[in-house]
Amino acid sequence: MGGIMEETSVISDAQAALYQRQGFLTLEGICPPEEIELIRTTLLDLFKNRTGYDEGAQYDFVSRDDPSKPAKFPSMHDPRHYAPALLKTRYHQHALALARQLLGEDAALYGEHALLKPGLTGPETPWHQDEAFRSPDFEYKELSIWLALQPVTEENGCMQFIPGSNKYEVLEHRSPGGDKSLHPLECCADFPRELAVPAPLQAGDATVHHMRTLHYTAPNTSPAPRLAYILIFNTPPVYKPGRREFPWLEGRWTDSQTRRKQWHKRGGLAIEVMRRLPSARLTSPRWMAWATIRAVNKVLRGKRQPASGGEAPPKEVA
Ligand SMILES: O=C(O)CCC(=O)C(=O)O
Repeated sequence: MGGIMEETSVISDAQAALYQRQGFLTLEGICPPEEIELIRTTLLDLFKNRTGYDEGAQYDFVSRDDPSKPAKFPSMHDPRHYAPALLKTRYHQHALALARQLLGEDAALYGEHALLKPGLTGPETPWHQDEAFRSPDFEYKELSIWLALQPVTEENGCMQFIPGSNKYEVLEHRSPGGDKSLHPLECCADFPRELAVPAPLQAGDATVHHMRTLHYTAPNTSPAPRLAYILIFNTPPVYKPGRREFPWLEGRWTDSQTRRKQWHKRGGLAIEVMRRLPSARLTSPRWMAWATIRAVNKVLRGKRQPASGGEAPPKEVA
């Protein structure tokens, strides 16, 4: 795949057409070399200090949270809230330009996710479609940009994709082992796993994938940890209730959601609103409509917790 083009057109028309066809793309050098170490050390420090744990921003991606033990698969959403310098990187600029090229001018950052897969013990991330984590009551345009912060191969858990699965409906998913307190979802429908395409990358390269593209990462059998920084972009989701059901979301409730809820009650809600306000698109009717429906759904959902099915932060959820 070709390198990153400057500013407005981040990828060529041929690359964009390939993305639309196969549902993913590999991008060389989307992160400038001088920023790789900065992003890497910023995220590793956040993990080391368990920053945001009490707010539900850090959690174990594959097990129940136990603060007395190291997480089996440390995971963090929205690290920019704790390290705002991340937002100032050229990587963020390039990623936004790419998202706008592929999704349209009203695309904006929906969330971030950092995943640290430990060396030798880091488990797989099961096959899934990101849309399976979202509320079934909306129509979406969403993509994720997965940045490698060291070289990645199948051995340490590079992304693997099923080409063309972006054209599938959302397939059936379930919680691993039926445990609805865990973060991952796994796709339990039939799909051609033998078509999986691994996407090895150098540090600073990324993959971009559509929210319906089936993807997976293998256990990390290498001795070193594998760190990825994922940016998720969307356009305002359109409310279309009653079209479909995602029963696998019913009754999902993670330890980090409990911590987040407790933090909100201790005054964290106001902090969260203040954090999100600068990026809220208050002048766009489409974004305002989405924010209002989301807020109403959240209140209704809060009344009947623990349950799920609504919008939640990326991979909090996930
Ligand atoms: O890095 C991983 O292990 C999984 C990432 C993922 O599922 C995603 O970016 O949507």
